Amino acid sequence: MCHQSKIKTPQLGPSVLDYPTNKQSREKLHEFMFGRALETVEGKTDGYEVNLFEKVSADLFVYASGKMVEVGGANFEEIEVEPGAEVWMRMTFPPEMKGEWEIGCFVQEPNAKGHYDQGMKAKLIIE
Ligand SMILES: [Cu+2]
Repeated sequence: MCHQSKIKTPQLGPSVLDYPTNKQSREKLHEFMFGRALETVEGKTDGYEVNLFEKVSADLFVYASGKMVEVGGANFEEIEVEPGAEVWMRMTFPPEMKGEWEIGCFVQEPNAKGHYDQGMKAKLIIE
């Protein structure tokens, strides 16, 4: 998975992001968290102290078995996406959300670095 290739800079006002997506991966589940200020639990990076979608709600478009499922007005902390699956998001960022955020995957696997520490993260700048 390469988050960088999927990033678009969202604007204030209605935005549609074509991620989280896990279309490229054939075997691994990934999760997407959006926030600021890394949180560490027992020495492992485990998410963000500030969650972007705590105050901003999004409409999620989930493609399951080839059919679309819409979840309107969702506040969430993470989205887990199985290999081959796709989720689109539509939201409106208010001016106070302007600035630099991050997208990260915090999946842990036995006997390996967590996905975040393997580099599954990307800057998300709201302009
Ligand atoms: Cu991952």
